[in-house]
Amino acid sequence: MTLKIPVVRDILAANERLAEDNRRIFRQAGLFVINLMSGPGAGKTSLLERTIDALRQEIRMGVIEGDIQSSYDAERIGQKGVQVVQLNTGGSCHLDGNMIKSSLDALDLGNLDLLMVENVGNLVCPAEFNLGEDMKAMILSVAEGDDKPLKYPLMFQESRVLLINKIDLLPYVECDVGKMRERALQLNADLEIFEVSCRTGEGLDSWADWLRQRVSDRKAELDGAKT
Ligand SMILES: Nc1nc2c(ncn2[C@@H]2O[C@H](COP(=O)(O)OP(=O)(O)OP(=O)(O)O)[C@@H](O)[C@H]2O)c(=O)[nH]1
Ligand SMILES: [Mg+2]
Repeated sequence: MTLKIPVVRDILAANERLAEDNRRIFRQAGLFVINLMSGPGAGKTSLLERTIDALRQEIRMGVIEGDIQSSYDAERIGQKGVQVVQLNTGGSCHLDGNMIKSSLDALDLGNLDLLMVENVGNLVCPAEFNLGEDMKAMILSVAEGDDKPLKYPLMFQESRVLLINKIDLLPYVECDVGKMRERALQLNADLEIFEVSCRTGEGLDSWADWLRQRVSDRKAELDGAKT
């Protein structure tokens, strides 16, 4: 046990340095970067598909797909005609700064406004590793239950946004969205919460508006720095 603690600390410190390198690269390219996390199947790729459809006329979006194995999600995103890279972690339950760094040469960052990173489906580990992102966003679907903030607190604490997805399923599952919101806000009072359905499209306009504003703030920040 006494041996294990410093090792973990060293790994996180090394990751932090790599995340900082990535952050510098993203800033230079004028990119806004989101690290999208959730348990398996909550709807990350579906949200990306919907977000690309909503914003493609005004925002140049790129995607890094993180999975333990397969290029299935990258193929789904590729069909939308945006820049996409698939990272396979080969067993690891999360992306880290080094993996992101290794994928950047495959993207034309100068031709992007927004980079979305879909992390490996896992409700715990991805929240421990910064990638150099501007913010973390998480999805929790109503099918997973309103108790999840109580049991998996870290991701809620680390995220800036919580998307409560699959609200079209509310008539069929036992989930109190009020309780889910309350429990999440108890962990992180600053969470921005959107209730959405990637199936019906409900609630996604508000999410797209919010995202549009973040990208435009980043552009204004950059223009301000130049003058
Ligand atoms: N009913 C319903 N189904 C949804 C919704 N969003 C996604 N799904 C379905 O949920 C399943 C998983 O969606 P994905 O978008 O692949 O989820 P993911 O989080 O990317 O999954 P992993 O990458 O495997 O972790 C698919 O069958 C989707 O069609 C929704 O709002 N409502
Ligand atoms: Mg996916």
